[in-house]
Amino acid sequence: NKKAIIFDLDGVIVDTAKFHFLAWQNLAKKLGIEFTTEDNEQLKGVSRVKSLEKILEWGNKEISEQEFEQLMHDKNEEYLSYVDQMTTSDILPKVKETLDYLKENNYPIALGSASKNARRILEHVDLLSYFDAIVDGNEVTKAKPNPEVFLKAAELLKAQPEHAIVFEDSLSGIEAANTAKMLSIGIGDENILKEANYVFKDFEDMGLAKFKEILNE
Ligand code: B16
Ligand code: MG
Repeated sequence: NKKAIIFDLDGVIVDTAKFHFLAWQNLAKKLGIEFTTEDNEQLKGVSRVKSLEKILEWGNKEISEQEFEQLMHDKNEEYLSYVDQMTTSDILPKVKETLDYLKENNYPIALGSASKNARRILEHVDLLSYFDAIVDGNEVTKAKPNPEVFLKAAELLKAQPEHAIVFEDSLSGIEAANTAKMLSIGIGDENILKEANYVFKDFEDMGLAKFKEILNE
C-alpha cells in the first residue's frame, strides 16, 4: 500500500508569505499599527480572520464588525493582486521534481492548507493537476494545530493517517500532523520545527534519495 503524501501550501510549495506580509503591512499602516517581518512570522499557517485579530491585538485597536469585514476584504484584494502575477517560477526549489516523482510512481497526493485561495495559487503555478484532493481554508473549521485539515485530506485519499506523510513549514502544522499520527516532515528551521519526525531546510536539502528512504520506512 502506497503512502499518501500531504503538502501544506504557503512555505512548502510556494512562498506566498511575502505577499501576505505586503498586504498585512499596508493594512497595519492604515490603522497606525507597526508590523514587522517578525510579526508576519507569527501569522504563518494562521487563518485570515485570526491574523487580523492578532494584528488588532498587537496594536491595541478595537474596530466595528463592519470595518473588520472591510479590512479583510481589502487585504485579500491586495494579496490576490500579487498572487495573480505568480508563475511557475514561483514554485520553491525541487518541489516540482518531488511531485513528478510521486506522480510517476502513483502516490496519492493532497493539499492541506489554511488558505482560502489555495486553488487559485495552484492554478497560477500550474500544479493543480498533481493533486488528487484539496483541503483548504474553505473546508476546514478547526485551524492547525487541530489535525482536521490533514485527517480530511487522508480520508479523501482513502489512506489511514498512519500511512500519511505531511510536509509543513509551521510549528502548528507539525503539531497537527503529529496529533493525527502522521509522519511529519518539517521544511524550514530545525530549531523551530523540532517536533517534526524529520526537518530539512527545503526540498533541495532533503534530496530525492533521502525522500525515497523515508517513503519506504
Ligand atoms: P488566505 P498555509 C496560510 O497558508 C498562510 O500561511 C497564512 O499566512 C494565511 O493567513 C492563511 O494561509 C490564510 O490564507 O488569506 O489566503 O485564506 O501555510 O496553511 O498553506
Ligand atoms: Mg505553511
